[in-house]
Amino acid sequence: NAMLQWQRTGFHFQPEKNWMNDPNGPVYYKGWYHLFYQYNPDGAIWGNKIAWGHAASRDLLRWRHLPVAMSPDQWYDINGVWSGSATVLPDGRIVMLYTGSTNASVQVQCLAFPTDPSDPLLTNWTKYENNPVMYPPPGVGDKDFRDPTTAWFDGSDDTWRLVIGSKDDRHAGMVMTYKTKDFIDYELVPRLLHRVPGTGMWECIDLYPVGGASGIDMTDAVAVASTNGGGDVLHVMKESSDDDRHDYYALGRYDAANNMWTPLDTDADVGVGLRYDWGKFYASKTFYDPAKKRRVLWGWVGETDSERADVAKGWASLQSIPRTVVLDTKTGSNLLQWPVQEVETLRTNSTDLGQVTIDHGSVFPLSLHRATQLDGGLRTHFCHDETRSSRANDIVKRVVGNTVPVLNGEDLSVRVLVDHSIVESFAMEGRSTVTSRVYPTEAIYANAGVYLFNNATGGRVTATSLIIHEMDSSYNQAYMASM
Ligand code: DQQ
Repeated sequence: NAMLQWQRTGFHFQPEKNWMNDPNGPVYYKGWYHLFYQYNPDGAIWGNKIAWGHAASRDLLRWRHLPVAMSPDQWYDINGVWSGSATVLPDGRIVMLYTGSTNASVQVQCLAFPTDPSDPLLTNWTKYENNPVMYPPPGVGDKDFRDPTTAWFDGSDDTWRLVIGSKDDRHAGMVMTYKTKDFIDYELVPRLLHRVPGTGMWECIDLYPVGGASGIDMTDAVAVASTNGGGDVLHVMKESSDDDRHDYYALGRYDAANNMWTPLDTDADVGVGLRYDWGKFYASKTFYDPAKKRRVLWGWVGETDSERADVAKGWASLQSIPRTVVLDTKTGSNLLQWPVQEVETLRTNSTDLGQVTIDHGSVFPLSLHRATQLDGGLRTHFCHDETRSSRANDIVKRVVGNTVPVLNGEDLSVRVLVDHSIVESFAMEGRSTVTSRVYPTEAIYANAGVYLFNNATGGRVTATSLIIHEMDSSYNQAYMASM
């Protein structure tokens, strides 16, 4: 349906067509960033034939679409090649672990390798001949055992370790640790790494260190901790809650020797406290980028319109803008997520409106050339009111948001990315984020605008600084041709 094609993004990742969900196996290899993703080659809805779509980029923005990397073609993954993660070995080789849904819909873990390690695009993948390598352990449901993490090396017993999420028979979310020397034989570590009652199935676990301004590789953090106890490094644990479809994280301490992860604040434990994003954002995954020494987060941003509309337009879902993740050293109690710096290379016309004061009940239109793709910063109050985003009636429209710490001496600040049918906002340098899908029926291209308004019943609001950048598209034909 050509009428709906304006909804396709200019700089957020999406496949050329069809359904996408979770980001899978993000990894940097021989100068290229790779993104795999849950993909249905047959249509714009999720199905039981999920494959791994694949794209590669030199800058996390301009993507080259590649052939499907893995299809459900073996008894152990015939009902779906589900989510998984990449591990880079010390010699540079890549090991991919993913969940297969078997011919009996049992969730098992499987191994795959690049067919040609000299190919920087990692086009072809070979599944290990003796897959699967892990079955649900005793006491764990056949359908509650999925999404292996990236593995890290632990020198104390020379094993690689990884974790897998599940739930127990009392609806507690939980994380199991496995050890392996060769990625073929695995040993389940007897005690759980973590468990939180009442939180249900934990999908797509992520576990990674955060500390200073740059990212930290998990293997490096474990090695450092074994000599000095870890110092200021904290470990983030994230789960994607199958109960309410949000990504929850907590900051804590990882004790490798005792296979224990403990939250800093038990009231804000995994699944009950902080979320990465208060809008539409799920099944996310980070990876360590050795080229820029940072940790980068991807999240699946689904549609909030109807399945019928998705089928009509022939595609569904976006990935969030890749976000750099660091510890907020000012509060010490949350992460900071921020669009990767490469996003700034897409800024074209910039408008600096300086200081703007708006009276209560008034609207201030901003004159711009184009309002379909924007990146802007503003110091004022913050909210996503989706109820005003469309006149269509087949859409989930809510008011989504959250409190964000503003410390003494700080002003409230917000950065908002607008890209056709997605609005992604970062409050206070990324202490809190909100992502919404928007489907305006009239405010499209030339009819779209940006307004400041003050809905308060009394009082003026002053934006002390307001800058708007019109954004170029990353899907630039000339660039694609030169790749
Ligand atoms: N999506 C995958 C699963 C995962 C879920 C299947 C999360 O591996 O648990 O498409 O969205």
